[in-house]
Amino acid sequence: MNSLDQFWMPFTANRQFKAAPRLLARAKGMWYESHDGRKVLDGTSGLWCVNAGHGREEITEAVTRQLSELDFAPTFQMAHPIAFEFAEALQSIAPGGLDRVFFTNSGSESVDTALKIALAYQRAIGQGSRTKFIGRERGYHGVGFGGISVGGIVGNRRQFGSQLGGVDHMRHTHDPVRNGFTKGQPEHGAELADDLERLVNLHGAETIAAVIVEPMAGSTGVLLPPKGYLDRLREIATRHGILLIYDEVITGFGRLGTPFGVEAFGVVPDIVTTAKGITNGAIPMGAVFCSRAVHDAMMQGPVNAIELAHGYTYSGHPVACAAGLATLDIYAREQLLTRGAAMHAKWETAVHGFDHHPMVADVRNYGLVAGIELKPREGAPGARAYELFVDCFNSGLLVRATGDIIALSPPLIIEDEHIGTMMSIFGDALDRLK
Ligand code: PXG
Repeated sequence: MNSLDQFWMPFTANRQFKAAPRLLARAKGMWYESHDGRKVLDGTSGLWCVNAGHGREEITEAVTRQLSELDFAPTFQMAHPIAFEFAEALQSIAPGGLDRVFFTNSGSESVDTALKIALAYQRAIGQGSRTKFIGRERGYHGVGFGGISVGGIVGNRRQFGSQLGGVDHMRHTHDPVRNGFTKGQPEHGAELADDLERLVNLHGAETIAAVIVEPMAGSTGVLLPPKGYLDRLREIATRHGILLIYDEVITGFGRLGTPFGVEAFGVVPDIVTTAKGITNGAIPMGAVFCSRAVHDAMMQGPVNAIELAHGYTYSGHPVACAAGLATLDIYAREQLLTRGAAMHAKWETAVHGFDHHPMVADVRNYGLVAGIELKPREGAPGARAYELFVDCFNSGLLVRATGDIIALSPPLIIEDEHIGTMMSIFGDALDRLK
């Protein structure tokens, strides 16, 4: 590698990065190794995806085998056995029994797919006037035009506009004044779900197809749902014939100590979007889980008609399915999808060790995820978290910074010793903050 110029990096300050690059060259288990041979503890599961840890031989073998057996075959009016096999295997952990699976290649595609399924479903049941979507402030639903429109991140839309017409947003639930330093779900804020009722009154239920939320907002800073909030959202959506979509791209596959957010918070939506952990990040893939009601409503009409005019060349890609099957095996064998619950107490105690640090404004946690919110530096929002992220990397720990919040989401194979190392590097870097 002689030049960094050609690769236009995603969501990166390209010029700043290329002036002082941070390169990860190898990975095994809980550890990355940097380009210059330093060990870096993975505090972020890559980008919330390597839930079973790095370099899993079983996945390597399954992918290698699949590549030589069947590298690619179409799934449009054709198919191959392993796509069915993987969908069937997913049934055993399907969130809330939503066991009809549409394959995609990423979280963004899963979101677009879910929104399109919602529109098609409403048409199929004679509710074609339902074309609007409701999202939420501080929601992240990927980067497709649908996803940025229902998403609630101003910065992700500013350059492009919100191109999807007929979208409105509920308020976010982040309330550090009432819910500061909460362990688990916050006490206050269930009433914010009534925003959906207000939007129904404003627009008319007959215009709204679906509401989409992350059960826990990950990338905007680990925002947990207040107690009772999701139940209320479910009740309002059902009462008004609005589909409830959970975006579980981050919360899916064990992050919260349960297989999905559906089980963590006990509220079942109609559609669940996933990606990331479905293949342990090794091969790009996503999946949209739909209820039988949604799926079956679409399986009407002439049998020779294509029921959903949607799909990707790589929907159900054989190599991704092989990676996914091997990943599910690991999750089951090592009980990783519930390991976050087993490790929860130690994790919680460790991260709340920073509650009284002078630079810390809030700490929150659930399963194997934590958000540590810093006090912003006067006139320079986000600067402290970025500096902390760089300092941690230089000291051997990968964390993720968003605004002034640090998100920690380690691989679910984490042991006590890693928690210790993580907190010690993080604490030292915190102490160096100015
Ligand atoms: N929905 C949610 C809830 C996500 O978190 C996506 C959709 C989009 O997935 P793809 O595979 O298209 O990127 C995501 C992605 C971060 C971070 O720093 C989070 C994501 C991606 C990159 C960075 O928190 N989540």
